[in-house]
Amino acid sequence: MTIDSAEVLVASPGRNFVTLRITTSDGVTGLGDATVNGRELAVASYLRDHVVPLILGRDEHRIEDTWQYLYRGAYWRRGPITMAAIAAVDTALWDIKAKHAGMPLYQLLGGKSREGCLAYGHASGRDVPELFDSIRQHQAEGFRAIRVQTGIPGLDSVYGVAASAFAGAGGTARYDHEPARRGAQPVEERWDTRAYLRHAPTVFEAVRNEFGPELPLLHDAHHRLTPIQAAKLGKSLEPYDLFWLEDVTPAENQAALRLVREHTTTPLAIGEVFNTIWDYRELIENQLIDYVRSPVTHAGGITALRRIFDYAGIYQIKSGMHGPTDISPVGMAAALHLGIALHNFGIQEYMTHSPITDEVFQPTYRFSEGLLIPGDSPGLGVSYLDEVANANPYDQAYLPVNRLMDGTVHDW
Ligand code: EZ4
Ligand code: CO
Repeated sequence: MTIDSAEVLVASPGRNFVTLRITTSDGVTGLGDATVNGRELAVASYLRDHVVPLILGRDEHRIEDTWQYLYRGAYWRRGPITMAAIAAVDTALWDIKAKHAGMPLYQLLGGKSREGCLAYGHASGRDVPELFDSIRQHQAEGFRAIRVQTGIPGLDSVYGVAASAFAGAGGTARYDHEPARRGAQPVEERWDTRAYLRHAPTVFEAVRNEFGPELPLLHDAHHRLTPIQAAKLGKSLEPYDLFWLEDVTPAENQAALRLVREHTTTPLAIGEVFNTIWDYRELIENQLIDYVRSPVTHAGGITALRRIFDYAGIYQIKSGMHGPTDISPVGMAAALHLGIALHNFGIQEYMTHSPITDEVFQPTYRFSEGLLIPGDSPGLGVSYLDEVANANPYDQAYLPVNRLMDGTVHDW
């Protein structure tokens, strides 16, 4: 049996997604997520023009060989576009293999290591009272771990705070933090690191006073700090016992995390923008982080991400897969099959998709009492309804660009 067709599906049901659908000569289909937020069409072209022609006619069972063929065979290695394309092929082939076996994918990855995957949701507010409402709402929905982001006095809009909370920002629902905005140009935001460093500890102090010491709390600094600023933030948040502090510095410079680590015991998570095991080498070997943030979609698929987690596990570092709305339900399903099977699972980020997104992908995973549980149908347990998808064509959208108060471009 061979790969008979591979279709690159680009649509915007709620937001833009790139999906690969592979069909075998005996009529089995598999899905893979290749969405790179704000650069979707580059992955679609990489797949259509350079990957699909190479995989037609290949044995669909040779997942490892296909991975190596696409990674080493391109000569030009790594990078988010390449690795998302490889991830989509890899995920679709695992979906197909599990369907052939008649088993949910997690069975092929070693079976369940736990009952479900602990998930965290995104609470946010422009100010503390709004944040408290959002935390309460998440608790009422069943979340047992919560990411906390707030507005900062003096700044108009801040990463991680629901767009609709800001007047005129175009959001439609109260808790819809969706950072990509439709339009031909990215919106620009302003950032003040000193104001943030002063404000953040006061927010966590208020949250601990209101919600007590038990609730696992997470926070994302979104790559905005220098190493010494990151160290200061980690130290100032220590009294509030965070589950993790995420992306404190842009980590192209892995050694920067050593400086942070030397100054704080706040657990560190990093890597949602990484795409290979090499991006983690120093961080893992030197035990500079506690959680690996890569999702299946952006790190070369299940085959490659499993290797990163096994490597991390040697050092007691756990998984904390990226799970925003730009990871499609296909990418989320893949994450859950892997997460439930892994020994060193830590936590799963979970921003619920819009109803129209779920209508296209028909996910069978479910959220129950704070846990995400993959579906039990053969394969990944996701579908793709062309009719619904095609009624929502691609619509250009970009992540924001960030500037300091004096206009200097800064990390977003
Ligand atoms: O900014 O998914 O932890 N989550 C995040 C996300 C990312 C977006 C980028 O596409 O940092 O909100
Ligand atoms: Co993040």
